[in-house]
Amino acid sequence: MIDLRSDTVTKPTEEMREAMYNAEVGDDVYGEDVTVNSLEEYAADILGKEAALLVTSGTQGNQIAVLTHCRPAQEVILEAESHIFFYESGAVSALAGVQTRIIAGNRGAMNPAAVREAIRGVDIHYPETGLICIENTHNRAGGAVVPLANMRDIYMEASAEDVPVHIDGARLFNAASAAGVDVREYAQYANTVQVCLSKGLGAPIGSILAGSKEFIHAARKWRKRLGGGMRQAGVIAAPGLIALTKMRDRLAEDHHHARELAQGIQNIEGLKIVNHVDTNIIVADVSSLGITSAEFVDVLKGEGILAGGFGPSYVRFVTHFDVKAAQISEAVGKIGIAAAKIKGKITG
Ligand code: TLP
Repeated sequence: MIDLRSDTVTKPTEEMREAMYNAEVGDDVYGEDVTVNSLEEYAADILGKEAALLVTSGTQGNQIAVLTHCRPAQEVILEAESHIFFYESGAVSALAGVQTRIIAGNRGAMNPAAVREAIRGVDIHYPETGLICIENTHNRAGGAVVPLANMRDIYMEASAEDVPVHIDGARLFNAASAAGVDVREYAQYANTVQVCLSKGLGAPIGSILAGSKEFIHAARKWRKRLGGGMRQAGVIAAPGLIALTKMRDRLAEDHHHARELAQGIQNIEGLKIVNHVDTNIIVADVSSLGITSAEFVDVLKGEGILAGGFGPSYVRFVTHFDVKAAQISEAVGKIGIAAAKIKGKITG
């Protein structure tokens, strides 16, 4: 099977497994796990923030950010197809008691003027704007890189109104790699940032939430409230450190593979690439085949390719560390066979 469902499916490398085995550990709830402490210090440094916190997942990092920034009944401004709005099971409402205000973006980027307009003024009828979230890269926009200038302009609007900004940077290192921008450059335009260790970087578990010392102190308490205070978490932090020190530089390879895969898919009759492939995500429209995305995903599985449905007629393919160059051409061939089989079936 060639698994292109997500970059979350990568397995830890031998080096990561060894590091897990040998990790020096302690009780992290007491702040005594030296491996966790090193990971948090290193992550804060590369993100240009004062402090960082190891959390269980990207979702937990985003949720802790919202919980720490906001009070119940406030409003959070989000891009209309952002992960926090689209894929986190309504958690911001369930946990933080906030309401969402969504703005449709252009390739994942919200218009700064629209964000400014959405920030609430003082009025007895209005909720207060508690937070603005930016997602980079933007998953549902097909791994689009949100431009640095767009982030700067939103941050300036937000700062003028004293509203904090959070980056859902599950794939911020992909953005940094594709745009040739240091990740700190992005992080400077937000009060807090969440980055995933377990996507393109290949660690088995974990995300980092970074911000000011004061913010991370409060976030640590929210993590505990959510049951995310882990004990000998050094076994998770050790591969996380390898992810941050050794796996960032190779993301360009995934992007190269994604462009190759997209080119191959583009030549298959009945399939159409609908995103500009900035990073490691490819979105293909399968509607010309006269079937749904779920049906196509099933046929692909029969050919040894795993992909994900992305709405009724779109299918998502994600390249990652565990898909090597030879498998890209193999995947193109198999996707072609799947499409040809369907076309054969339809024309009789
Ligand atoms: N995205 C997953 C699925 O949840 C859709 C994927 O396969 O792409 N922010 C962004 C932008 C994400 O893409 C994801 C995961 C998360 C947050 C949540 O991370 P986890 O899965 O660690 O909770």
